[in-house]
Amino acid sequence: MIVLHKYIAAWGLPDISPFCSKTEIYLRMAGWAYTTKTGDSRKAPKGKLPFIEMDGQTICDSSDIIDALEARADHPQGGPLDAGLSLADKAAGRALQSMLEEHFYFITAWNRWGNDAGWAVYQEPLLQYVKQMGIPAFAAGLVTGLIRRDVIKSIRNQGMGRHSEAQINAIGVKLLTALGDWLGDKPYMLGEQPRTLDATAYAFLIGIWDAPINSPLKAYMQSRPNMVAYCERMKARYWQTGS
Ligand SMILES: N[C@@H](CCC(=O)N[C@@H](CS)C(=O)NCC(=O)O)C(=O)O
Repeated sequence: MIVLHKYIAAWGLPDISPFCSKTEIYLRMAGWAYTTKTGDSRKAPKGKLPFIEMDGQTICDSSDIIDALEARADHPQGGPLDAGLSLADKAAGRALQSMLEEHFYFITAWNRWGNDAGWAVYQEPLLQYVKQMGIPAFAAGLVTGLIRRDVIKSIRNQGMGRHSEAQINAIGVKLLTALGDWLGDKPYMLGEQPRTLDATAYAFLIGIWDAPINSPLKAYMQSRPNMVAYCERMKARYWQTGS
């Protein structure tokens, strides 16, 4: 049995972290049996969540987890989700994944941690999480405030946080435009079948669409029926609320 160490679910999302959502959605897409545990990122082997435990082994990083599971001979679907993809589709999938995880991530992070209205919403599940990690209720506000300060600093260090908020969102809309145009009228990101890229794409899109944070990113998604339909399609197949 696989144990997925993650943060916590909120607003109907698998997790407040897109990387934890990605991993859990992948586990469902591929049909792996798993349980979840609220993980302590301070004690995680790489200081980040998610990680999994499987057969006495610990694997960190959502992509390494997916790669390890995809390579297993006992894959529940008999073979990897990406089997049979052309080299061009594999390359496009890799590029889109990187765009979302290494670029778009910092835009979504800004909308949650940097923007005051976003923070007012995001702090709620974070308070719950830090309390579950043993922080006394009276100190939880202070602790989440300190984490916020560190995350904002890391977004500045990465570079995204040097832009104005309007510029950050304008970059975000450009990336969403690219993703929406790539999706077009296909049911899934790489065609008729869901592939590993869909775990990433869905995790990042529902982080915008289902989180109760109003932003230019959400407004843009509202204007793209194909992206909204994609989220509904993935949710109906893999993430019925409460399941
Ligand atoms: N490349 C990693 C990224 C994971 C990641 O950035 N997790 C964040 C939450 S979204 C985290 O745990 N941060 C805790 C920290 O940096 O202290 C993956 O794909 O799993």
